[in-house]
Amino acid sequence: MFKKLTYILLTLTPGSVLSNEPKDWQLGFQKAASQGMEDIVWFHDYMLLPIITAITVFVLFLLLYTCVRYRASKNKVASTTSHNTLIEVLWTLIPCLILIVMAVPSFKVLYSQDTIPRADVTIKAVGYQWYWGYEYPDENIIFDSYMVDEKDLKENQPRLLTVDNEVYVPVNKVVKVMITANDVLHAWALPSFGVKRDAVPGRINETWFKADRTGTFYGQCSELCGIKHAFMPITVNVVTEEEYKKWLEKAKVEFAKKDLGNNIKLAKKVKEIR
Ligand SMILES: [Cu+2]
Repeated sequence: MFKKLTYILLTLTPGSVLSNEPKDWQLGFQKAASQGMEDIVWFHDYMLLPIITAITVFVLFLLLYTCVRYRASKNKVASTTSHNTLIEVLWTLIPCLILIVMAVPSFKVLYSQDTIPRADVTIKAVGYQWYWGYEYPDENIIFDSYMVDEKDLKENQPRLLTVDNEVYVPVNKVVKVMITANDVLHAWALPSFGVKRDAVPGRINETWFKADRTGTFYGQCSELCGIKHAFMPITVNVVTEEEYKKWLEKAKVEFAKKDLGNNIKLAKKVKEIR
């Protein structure tokens, strides 16, 4: 019980969940690991939450006040008033103003996600039923990433979130993610980076993030894509530049894309034919 209470108290405080994965009894967001997510958390904590709270409290007050003030025993003859121009103007204008006030920071966050800065690392994520495939187009790396079964988990590996081949990215670098799918709709989502994009067969969606701390971050497919939708997690390791280079060296051997040579030959042939 005490544990549950601590979790609830912890999660009620914004940004206090110091983890890169979902926790039991979590209510709030995971701790942000990119400026994009910081902006989203700010928008939620200091804009949406106060407005929602104020409106809810105000409506509750109106309801209670009306119930007490106009109860049948104290108000035997009901009023026949049906219109009040001032109030009607106010209840149209005030919600409009609230929406406008909310729209300004909301658009700012949206556009910052939409404009992709010059990328240091580019990754292509392909959704399959039911796993993710990754490519590092500039590095000639390609691999699949399957969820690790519960019985095969090692210590400290979270259930339903651990994968066999993890994505590696360097810290404090702009990572562009190109997202597509090979069969049905999927969505590549990583809460700590504030990233979520649909993976659509036949087209490429783009998003980006710049992780500001190292660690292992977890996400999940976020578009209902079939029976094993819940079993295609996303694991991203944010590492230092040196560690990333080391991983690249290893991955270039282990996950080398075999058909690159063929592609080049094919391109040459096409040129020759022309
Ligand atoms: Cu999926």
